[in-house]
This record gives sequence, C-alpha cells and structure tokens, in this order.
Amino acid sequence: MSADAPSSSRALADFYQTQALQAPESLNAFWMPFTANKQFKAAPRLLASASGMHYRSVDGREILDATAGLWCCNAGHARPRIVEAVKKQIETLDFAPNFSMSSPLPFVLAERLAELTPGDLNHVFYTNSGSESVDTALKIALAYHRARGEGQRTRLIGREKAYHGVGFGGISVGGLPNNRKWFGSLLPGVDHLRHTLDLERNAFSRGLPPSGIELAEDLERLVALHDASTIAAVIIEPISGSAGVIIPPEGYLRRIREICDKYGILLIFDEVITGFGRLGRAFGAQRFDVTPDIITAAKGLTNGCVPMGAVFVSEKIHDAFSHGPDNAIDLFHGYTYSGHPLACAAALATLDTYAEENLFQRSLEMSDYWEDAIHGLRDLPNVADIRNFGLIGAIEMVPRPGAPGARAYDVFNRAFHEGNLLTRVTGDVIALSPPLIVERGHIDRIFATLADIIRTTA
Ligand code: PXG
Repeated sequence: MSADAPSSSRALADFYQTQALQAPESLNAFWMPFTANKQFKAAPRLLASASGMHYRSVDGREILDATAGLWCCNAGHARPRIVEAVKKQIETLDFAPNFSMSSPLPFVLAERLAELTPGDLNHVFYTNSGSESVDTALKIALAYHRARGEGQRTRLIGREKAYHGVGFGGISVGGLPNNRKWFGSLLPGVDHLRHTLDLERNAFSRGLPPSGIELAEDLERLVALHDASTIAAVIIEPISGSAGVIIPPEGYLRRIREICDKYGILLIFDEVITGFGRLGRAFGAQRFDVTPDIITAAKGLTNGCVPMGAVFVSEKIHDAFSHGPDNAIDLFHGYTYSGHPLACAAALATLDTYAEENLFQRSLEMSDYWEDAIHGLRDLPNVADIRNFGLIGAIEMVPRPGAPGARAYDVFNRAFHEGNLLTRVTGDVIALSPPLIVERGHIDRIFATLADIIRTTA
C-alpha cells in the first residue's frame, strides 16, 4: 500500500476508486504489452469506466466500444448478473486449490460448457488465458498420441499469419514474424500451412471469400514431406483476428478436417476470438459445421471480466488418458488458477446472460446489417479491402509508402480522440468486433465516424 493511503476501509475504497478514475501521475513503470510505449506515453488513451456499449475515458468522454474491449466483452460491459456473481463469489470463496482438491463451481461450469460445445467435446480443462489454452491444447495433442502408443507423432502444424497467443508453443505454431523472430529457436518440429489471404482474388468479398479452397491441399504437401506418422495436430483459427481478420475461403475448413481424418491427425480450432457468439453460434465450429477434436477458448468465456481460458476435448481424447490405475494422475499439467472460483462465477453468469438475452442468435441476426454497413465504406480513399463475417469486420488500408501501418494507426487514434470510438488496429487493418448487444444505431455511428475519419486521413 502506498504511504498516503488512508486506513479506514471506507476511505480506502474511495482512495482506490479515485486512483482508478483519474490519469495517473506517472506512466513510467508499467511496461505495456504489445504497445509502442513511447508513442502511447506521449499521448495516452486511458479508459476509466465502462457500461453496456460504452467506455468512459479519464477525460470524461463517452467512447463507443466497437471492439468488445479486446474481442472479449461479448455481452457488453458491467452486466449486472456478472457483476453481482463476482461480488458474491469473492466474499464467499476467494480461492480454492484444484490440484487433488476442488470446489463446486468448476464442475457446475464444465457441465454447462459441455452443453454448448459441438460434437462430443464434453471435457473441459481450465486455463487463465488464450495463450495458456493453446499451449495446453498442443500438450494434450502430443500426450494423447503418446498415451495410445503413437509417441512418434510429435510434429505440430500451424499456419502463416496465425496468432495463437504468446507462449512458446503458441508463437511456434503461430505465423507472425514479429512475434517469433525475437525469441530464439522456438519449438522444434513445427511446420506451417500457407495462409489464405488473397486480395487479388477475394478483395471486398461479403462473408466467406469464394476462392481458395485449394489452399487446404497444402496440408497434403506437408503430409507428403513429413509423413503423417510424425504429425500430431494441426491448429487453425477458424477466423484469424490478430493477423488482420482473415476469413476462411468457402469449404476450406471442411477440407482441412477431411485431410486430418484421412491421416489420423488431430484438428485443433483456436476459438479464442470466435467462441461465445462472435460468429452467430456458440463456436465457429458450429457456424462452419466442422467439428474439431479440440477447441481452445478464453476471452468471451467470462465476458472478459476475470481472466479465464478453457480447452475442450473430445471423448476419444479424454478417454485415452483414463486407462491407468485409479491413483495415477491423468495429465501432468495444470495452473494454480485453473478453475478459479471468481472466474467460474463470472463465466456462469456470463453464460446465463448470453442465454437470457439470446445473444448468439442476436449476433447472427445483426450480421447482415453489419455487412451492409461496413461494405458501404468500400469507395473511400485508401481502402484496399473490406472483410466481414458474423460480428467481425476489417477495413484494410493502403499503406503509406515506406510507412506500413501508419495510416491505419492514424485512423484508429483519430477515431478515439475525435470520434469517441474505440477500434483496433493491427498492421494496415482496422479490426472491429463490437459487443453482441450492438444496436443498428451503434452500427450506423461506427461506420459514419469511420467514414469521416478515413475520408480526412491522408
Ligand atoms: N489465440 C487466438 C486466436 C487469439 O486471438 C490468443 C490465442 C491469446 O489469448 P491471450 O488471452 O493469451 O491474449 C488470442 C488473443 C487483436 C488481439 O487485436 C487479439 C488477441 C489478443 C490481443 C489483441 O486482434 N487475441
């Protein structure tokens, strides 16, 4: 506690609240993640509070949230059920270990989640983030093959331009050069499929791009090169977000599934951003009608308010670990906070909010309006492509010569300061993923603001 903090509990609560609402005296000590720290600290963008579709900035402006925080607050902000559930839980059971001990909520939540997952992905392993979910899924895939006597299947296949978080497993199967090149030799025995972004053939597609199913055959190339007997799993984002929103070509995911089945390769869908209604169903797997063997999730699981991730596995995978004696540990893996009571309470109240307000269906129904609205920007200056699916949208800007990303960054920064609008920028792409409670009026405002700003950004 800092030296000037008061000692009575009421005054203390006010003290922290005041600190939370105003600009801090120094920005120096916090080393911000994935941020140009010098640029940010010279002109900070600080959010102090949030409710529903809006943030409030420290300078008192109401900011429309077109990104659900960071793809996570799918039900909107500070939803009453979730707030109450978390408050109650912290007063009741703040922490309970889950290694050879537990508490009721992780079990209750797991049963609820198993009702939402596709196929027989009925078993849940808890993590605290998308990155941990990815590393967990990769480890489960390797251990699964070993448990069934195919321990030589050690190779993991990712994709160019993929983002699977920042663990060593995730950056190894990931395909973003900046996230890899700084960090040494990464995991051995990883290879990558080609990415599917193709502006020449698919620019301004509405929904799924028509061309590119043949890129799934790239998996056959890797099988021919390495032999299927060495390959444990393929990991794919149904829609990649961080790489600038890449939508799969029609039929692509199904073809990948077929090839995995042909060779006994596990298919992992990384649904950290596509889970929990973003694409109009609980999971992208259901929207695309392609069932993977493992799903990774996080973000929307707790509506972003308490860190939590999850890995869903099929019966076959779960069963492969259950042949030992009763006193044998199934899986030598887990986190101190796997199944944390606060996260479980938040997740249960989040699932109830999604169900009560029918938000997955709502997201599906709103997506046509969303699509029409975003494609209304196609003739603006410097717009290279517009992509959309579900309640995801991307506007790719033509980069300024010699300054990749600078124009899109200016649009994002001006949208925040001048347009009171929170968007997300990644490279030359403005990415949009509003809370699923978004109304038509919000959508109109998002694209009117962006149109103005794009028109006036050189
Ligand atoms: N997998 C996928 C597909 C993701 O999108 C992660 C794993 C990692 O999750 P954690 O919880 O460890 O961050 C993600 C995260 C963006 C953006 O702007 C996307 C993510 C994170 C931060 C920014 O697109 N996705």
